[in-house]
Amino acid sequence: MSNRDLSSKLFRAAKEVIPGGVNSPVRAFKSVDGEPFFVQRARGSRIWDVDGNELVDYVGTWGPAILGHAPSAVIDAVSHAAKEGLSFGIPNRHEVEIARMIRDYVPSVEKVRMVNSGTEATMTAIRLARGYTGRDKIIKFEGCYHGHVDSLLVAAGSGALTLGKPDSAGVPEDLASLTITLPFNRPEAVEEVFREQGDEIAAIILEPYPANAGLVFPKECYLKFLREITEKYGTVLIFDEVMTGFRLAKGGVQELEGITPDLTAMGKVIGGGLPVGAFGGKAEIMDHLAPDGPVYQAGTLSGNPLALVAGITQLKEMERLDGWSRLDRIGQQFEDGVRDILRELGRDLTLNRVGSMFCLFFSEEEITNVDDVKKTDAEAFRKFFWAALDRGVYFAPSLYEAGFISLAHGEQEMEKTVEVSKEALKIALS
Ligand code: KE4
Repeated sequence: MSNRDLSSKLFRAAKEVIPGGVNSPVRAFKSVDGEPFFVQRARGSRIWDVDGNELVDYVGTWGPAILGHAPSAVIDAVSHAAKEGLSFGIPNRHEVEIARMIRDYVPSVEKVRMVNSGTEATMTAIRLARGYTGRDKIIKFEGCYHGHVDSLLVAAGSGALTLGKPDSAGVPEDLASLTITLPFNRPEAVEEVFREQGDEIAAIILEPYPANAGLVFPKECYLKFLREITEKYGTVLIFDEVMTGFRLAKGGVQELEGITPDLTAMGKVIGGGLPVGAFGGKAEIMDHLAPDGPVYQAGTLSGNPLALVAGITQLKEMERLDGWSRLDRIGQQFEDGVRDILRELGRDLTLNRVGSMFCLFFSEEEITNVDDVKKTDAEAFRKFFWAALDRGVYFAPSLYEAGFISLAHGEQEMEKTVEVSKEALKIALS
């Protein structure tokens, strides 16, 4: 059992002045019935907590740390940019550079607007779709999480699901009633809604590979089906690639699947660890945004020079290091290692992985949507999480979250992960 005395002391102090002691609920470790550790520093694949425990990190600040933590190139670039100014509220050259990079990387993007979080990106994409179509209703899918947007905190995943509150208090019923929530991977459910009210649907928003209720995948042709039915009814198709974008491929899932949405929400990797979100898509739709169009959106820190320089540098490093194909290889090595352990233990647990994102479920069933995830063994997951943490490997503190591998996860990390995971699985499954 690791010593986490100073973390406990800090957590007690935090709870006196911060709701729940955290600035984002999933960090409270409630779903694993424990207290969070407090981080001291992070570098590469490692994090060190305030009690000096060193951990191999598979959360990677929930996705941004694709190169590993605090990559030198990003640190140097941000340090240099800081000397020119921390924030301007005035157009700056970095905004043009990152917009061009995003346009060139992401198939759906002709124009893009930078914001400060994934939530802002999805919130504005929804508003833009409503303003562009003149319609009010939207469709989202159970278990998908799109940030803490009023219209989207309905049957939401991630922290909302973790805390057992997929429908947040404080969202007016009149507003929530405009959000139609459907089961993922069930085309017939979507067809029924469109038959009845297709001309009232402004947008469908989804994570093309949902990763906020574990990690699940669309069934064959499901994304193509959604693309076709939205085209038929003039509904805006929004891919929320805040998590998958710039990670699973340069152009995200829409590149892998060859399905081009009308709008894409982005974030995480393009901020290099600093606060950045973005949404982009067809110029015809994006041009409805202020100042030229009637849909308002704004942000004091949008296009912040330090955040954009961090994102630009991280993307350029991914290019220089041939990062996307290397991540696929490291991810395959991770999967092979885990499957070897499961074979040795004689337990055929379900491991869903794509590229550098993964989720191990304590179930031997196929996991295709959030209802399947809810049936997995939460107690076994909890025991696995703590056993791994006490042995120096930090997996996401919720069975509804995905894991993230970075370019900094090398042979040493893989060996340690296999050794620790074997021990942790024996404890979890005993
Ligand atoms: P942020 O507002 O947290 O930057 O992004 C919201 C968001 C939007 N869309 C997707 C697909 C997302 O995964 C997220 C946020 N992801 C969670 C992790 N599952 C952030 C962690 C947290 O809430 O602390």
